Amino acid sequence: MPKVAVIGSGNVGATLAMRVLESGIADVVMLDIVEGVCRGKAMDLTDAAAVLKHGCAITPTVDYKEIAGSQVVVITAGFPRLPGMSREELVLKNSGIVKEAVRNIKAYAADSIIIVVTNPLDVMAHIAYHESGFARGRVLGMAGVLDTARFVALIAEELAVLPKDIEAYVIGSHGDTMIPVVSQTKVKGKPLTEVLSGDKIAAIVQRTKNRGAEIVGLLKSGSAYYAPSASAFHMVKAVINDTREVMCVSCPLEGEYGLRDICVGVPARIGRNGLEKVIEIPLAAAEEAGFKESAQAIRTTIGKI
Ligand code: A3D
Repeated sequence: MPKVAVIGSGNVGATLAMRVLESGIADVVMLDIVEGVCRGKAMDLTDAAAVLKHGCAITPTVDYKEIAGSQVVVITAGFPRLPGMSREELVLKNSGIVKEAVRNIKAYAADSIIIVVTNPLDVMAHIAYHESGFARGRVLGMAGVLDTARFVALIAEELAVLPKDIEAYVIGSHGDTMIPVVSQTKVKGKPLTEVLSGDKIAAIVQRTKNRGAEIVGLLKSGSAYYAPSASAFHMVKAVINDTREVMCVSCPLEGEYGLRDICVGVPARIGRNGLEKVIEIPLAAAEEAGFKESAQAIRTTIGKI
């Protein structure tokens, strides 16, 4: 049975663990510094396995040695931004956690593919890539799958069609500067611009960018985790099952889209080796300019640390 390690047993980590187990594709090791909560959630998931009979096992731990032999390690450990905390403070706090995780992945699961979920996503993916020294295909950030799903969900709702009938990409940074690529979005094979007015499209683009904040506003405490865990699971499955599907991920660019030495969201083929290929899609002039701006915003944050 393949093995997936999930670092952090919070909302995203534990829900991801549940999705992996219930899909039957791998056993899970779930690690957290808060031992009791991690053990409690693992116990609950073990009891659920006795109902669902999927045959996959979960091991809770505080010891990184247990991640040995994992094909994929997903880093979800981290803090959200608390009231009064600056973005830079959050970056410093979470980069310490991500670096610690990556040092341990190098020590105990040196052949794994790393998927980063911790925010701010593209900066954390960049830090994980540099700290690991891994080949570029082996460090990925999860954001584009989620942002694309949000864009698709809103279009599907507006047009009363199924998400499977929509082809879309959201690229750039996971944040205010993300770019839903309207010029390449199709609904049942037709360009989005032919089936929705410019105003409606603009409203959907804006709502896609605000979706995370909209959910936080409703939840009052904590942030979204069903779609984030589903998105991370989609990437895990692509690696474990070598699906070679194209999805938007944050990965280090080596000249694609005219950029180097930066992790930013782009469409890519994901398989057994992690990143198999970055896919360069045509962009309208404004989208290309927005993408460069988005990459620059990531560089600026990296520069500050
Ligand atoms: P939460 O439910 O607070 O879980 C975080 C977990 O990390 C907690 O269980 C902590 O105990 C644990 N943790 C903290 N420090 C360490 C450490 N050093 N080693 C191991 N575990 C540790 O948060 P969450 O699950 O909702 O979100 C986790 C992270 O993912 C946050 O940084 C979120 O901002 C981020 N996130 C990103 C996306 C993207 O789309 C990129 C979506 C949702 C959440």
